[in-house]
Amino acid sequence: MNMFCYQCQETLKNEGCTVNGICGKKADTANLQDLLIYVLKGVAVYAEKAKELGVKDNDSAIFIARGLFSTVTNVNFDNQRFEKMIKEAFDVRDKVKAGFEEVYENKYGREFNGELTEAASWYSEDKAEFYKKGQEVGVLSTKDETIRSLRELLTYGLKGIAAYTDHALILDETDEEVFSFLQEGMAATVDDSLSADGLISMVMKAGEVAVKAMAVLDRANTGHYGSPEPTEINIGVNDRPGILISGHDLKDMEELLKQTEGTGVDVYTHGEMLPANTYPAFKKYKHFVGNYGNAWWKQNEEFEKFNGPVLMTTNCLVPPKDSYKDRVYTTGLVGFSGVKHIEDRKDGGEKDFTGIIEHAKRCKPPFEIESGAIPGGFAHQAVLSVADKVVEAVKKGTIKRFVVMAGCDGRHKTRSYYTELAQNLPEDTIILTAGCAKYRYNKLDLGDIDGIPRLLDAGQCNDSYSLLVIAQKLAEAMEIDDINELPISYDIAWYEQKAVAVLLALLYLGVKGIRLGPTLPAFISEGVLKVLVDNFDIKGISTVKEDIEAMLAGE
Ligand code: SF4
Ligand code: SF3
Repeated sequence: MNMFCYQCQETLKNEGCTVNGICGKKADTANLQDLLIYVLKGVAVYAEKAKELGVKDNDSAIFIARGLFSTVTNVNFDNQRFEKMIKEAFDVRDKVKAGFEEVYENKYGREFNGELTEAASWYSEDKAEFYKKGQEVGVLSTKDETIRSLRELLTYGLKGIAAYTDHALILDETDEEVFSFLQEGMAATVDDSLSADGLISMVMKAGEVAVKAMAVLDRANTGHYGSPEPTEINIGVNDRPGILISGHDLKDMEELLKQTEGTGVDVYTHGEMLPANTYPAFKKYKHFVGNYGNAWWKQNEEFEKFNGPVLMTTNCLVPPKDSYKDRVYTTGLVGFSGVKHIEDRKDGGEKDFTGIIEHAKRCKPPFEIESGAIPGGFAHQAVLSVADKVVEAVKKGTIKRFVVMAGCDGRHKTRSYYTELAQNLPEDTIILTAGCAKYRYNKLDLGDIDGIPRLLDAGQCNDSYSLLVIAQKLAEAMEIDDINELPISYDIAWYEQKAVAVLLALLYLGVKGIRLGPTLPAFISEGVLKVLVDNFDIKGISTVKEDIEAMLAGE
């Protein structure tokens, strides 16, 4: 075995990828990612020591966030970028260490000589050593199965929090509590004195911080671009060349729209960028045509047909086929060897999208794969503006139940469950969604209940916070104290680590009886699953029929 990764839902045999990733991640890249995570833990250990002496270090938290986000499934496959980031991590660790040692010496009048975990000191200049060390310090280096499971659950929750934090940071919104927890949580994963109970507490705290991180991002997005508005999103095409933008980064969306205006090049969204079509700040652009295609895993086929260049701002990138690889551009933390990368902003300026715009001008217009429109824009503000109507419909019994079907989409055939579930839910139920999971049912005509659409799409997975706000406000409006008394069932589809953060957020809020599919995470050991079942009644999915019956019965 030369790698081990089981962080996503498509891991091999629901056990672990050991030779190559199903996602296309090669073993050497996995090794570098493991080493980067390891050194980041070392950074966190020193950041925690410094905190004990009253010294806060937000820069290292930001670096940890970016490093973690880079290792989220389908973000970065580029070894050179990881090698560079590992070297930077050594520098960041040195800086935090020096800061801590100086304060220590001033306070105690002697050098710090305490023993710290190896992650705080391991160093090499030899790149070949990076790959070797990565194999030693990965997931399986924790021998106890329960501890390993909890450490990884915490790490993946932190990766999700890191992604939200980085998105918010790009829009200048930050939160010190979240920064601090990125350090605390990472340090906890290499703390051998921490028992299973201690780690469970940290996992629950990750849920609390995930709620916070999502709230910060919501503030950042709506503060900059306005609250999403209910919108019929065009899924057809125009006859001019276009740029397809995917991923989750709204600042990239903003700058691309600005820079393409008046150039004769249209802009389309793909995958998780779909909700950009519902923001007032973006809707105003006439050359912003609509959405093209479906969820991330269809990109091989759809990018080929698009004909124009594609900009990947975050996950999910699928290793590009040669037929269109020269049309793919990455930016931000996304990377793939041999694919053009658009550099970060400098000194408060904008990214320079000239190259991709010029490229688009040389391309044919997109091939039309579908036409019509799909609804979007039901984030918390839009839903709460009709809260009275919703509460009245619930009281009258015209709405019997809400089913939260948020999360991710993926390749597994078993995900047809979600399409069938949406088709078979009774007409007095409403689906609340966010994330690319929606592509399994957002092109069905599900109708409405007294003018309230039966599919309310709150936006990206990054907007899952909206669903929490909607649930909390409904509880208030209906004067219900316990969120579990609401007529809401949770049938969550997961794939990558942001979904893990959302799951932990729901657990922290006390939501019980969540269904998680299409498979339960491989990184949840039997012992940890028992804790989750005993305390939160978490379950896997069953058949569509059984699950609908159970959900309607409030189970
Ligand atoms: Fe395998 Fe998923 Fe890890 Fe990729 S991210 S290597 S598919 S477990
Ligand atoms: Fe999708 Fe990757 Fe998770 Fe943002 S784009 S939800 S999988």
